[in-house]
Amino acid sequence: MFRELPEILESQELIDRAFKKTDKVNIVDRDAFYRKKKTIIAKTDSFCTTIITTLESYVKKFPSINNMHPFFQELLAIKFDVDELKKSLGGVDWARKTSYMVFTTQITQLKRSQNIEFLKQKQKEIYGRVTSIVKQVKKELKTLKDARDVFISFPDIEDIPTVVIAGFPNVGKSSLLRCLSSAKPEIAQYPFTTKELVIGHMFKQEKYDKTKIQIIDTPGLLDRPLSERNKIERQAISAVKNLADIVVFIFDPTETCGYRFDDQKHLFSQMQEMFKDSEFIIVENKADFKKTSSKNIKVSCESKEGIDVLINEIISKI
Ligand SMILES: Nc1nc2c(ncn2[C@@H]2O[C@H](COP(=O)(O)OP(=O)(O)OP(=O)(O)O)[C@@H](O)[C@H]2O)c(=O)[nH]1
Ligand SMILES: [Mg+2]
Repeated sequence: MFRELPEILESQELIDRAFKKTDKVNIVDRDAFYRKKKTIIAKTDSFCTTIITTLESYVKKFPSINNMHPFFQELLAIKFDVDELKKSLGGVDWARKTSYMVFTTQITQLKRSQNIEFLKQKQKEIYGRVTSIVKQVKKELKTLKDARDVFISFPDIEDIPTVVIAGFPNVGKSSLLRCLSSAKPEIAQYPFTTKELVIGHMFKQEKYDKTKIQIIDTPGLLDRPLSERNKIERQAISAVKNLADIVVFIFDPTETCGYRFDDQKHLFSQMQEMFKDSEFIIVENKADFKKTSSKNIKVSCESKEGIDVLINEIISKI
C-alpha cells in the first residue's frame, strides 16, 4: 500500500547524486567560449534540478497524514513521532523552495555573462548555496527516511470484511490464523511471539459469489488499562477499534499459555466494555487438552476439531 514511496536519500547522498549527474552533461559547440559557457549553465541547471525535483518528489509522494485511513493514522502515531514528521516535511519543502529561488535568480545572471571566470565563480556560488540549504535539512531528511521505513512496514490492509483475532498472549491466536488461512505467522510456546499485525485471508463462497475475508492476527494483550499498554499491544487495540467487523476473542482455559482463565475473562469483559458496538465470537482453544462446560465454541488448532464450526460462525456473521 505504501510500497510506492520513493527511497529517501540523506542530505550528503542527495548532494553526491546531484554532482554525479553533472558529469553526464556534454555540450557540443564548435565555438570554444560558447561550449564552455553552455557547459557551465547546463551543469548548474542539472545540479539544481536534481536537488529540487528530488525534494519535491519526497514532499508530494509522502502520504498526506490527515487523509490516511484512521487505522493508519493511529498506527503511525504508535510507531512514529507524527509532529516531527510533519515538521520535517515542512522543512524539506522549505529547502525545495529556497533552492528553487537561488537557482532561478542566479541562472539569469549566468546566461547574461560573457566572462568565463565570472561564470565559474557564479557556478561555484550556486553549488555552495544549494548544498548548504540541503545540509540544513539533514535531520529532516533522516526523519523522512525513517518514516518511510515505518510506512513500508505497514500491513497490507484492504477495505473488505475483516475478522480480528484477539486475546491474551500465547493462547493460540497465530495458530488459529494458520488454521483459517494460508498465512504463516510465527508460532511459539512463549508469550509475545507476535509483535506486529499479520494478515491472512479466507473466502465465503455463495453460489456464484466469492467474498474475500481479511483475518488479522494481533499481538497478545494483557489485562491492563489502555494507558499502560505498550506500543505492541496498542496495535492490537487499534486493529480491533478501526478494522474489525468481527472480533474472534480466544480463551485458553488450559492456562498453559501462562495466564489465569479468570484474568482472560476480565480482559474480555474490559474489551466488551470498550468496544460496545463490536461483534464478538468467543472461542476456547486447546480443546484437545481441556474442555470447559461453557457454551462457547471450542476448537483445537492442534487437532483441528471445532475449526469448521468456527468458520461457519464467521461466515454466517459476515
Ligand atoms: N495443545 C494445544 N496447543 C496449542 C493449540 N493452539 C496453540 N497451541 C500452542 O500454544 C502456543 C502458543 O501458540 P501461538 O499460536 O503462538 O499463540 P499466540 O496467541 O499467537 O501467542 P502470542 O503471539 O505470543 O500472543 C504454541 O506452543 C502452540 O503450539 C491447541 O489447540 N492445542
Ligand atoms: Mg501470535
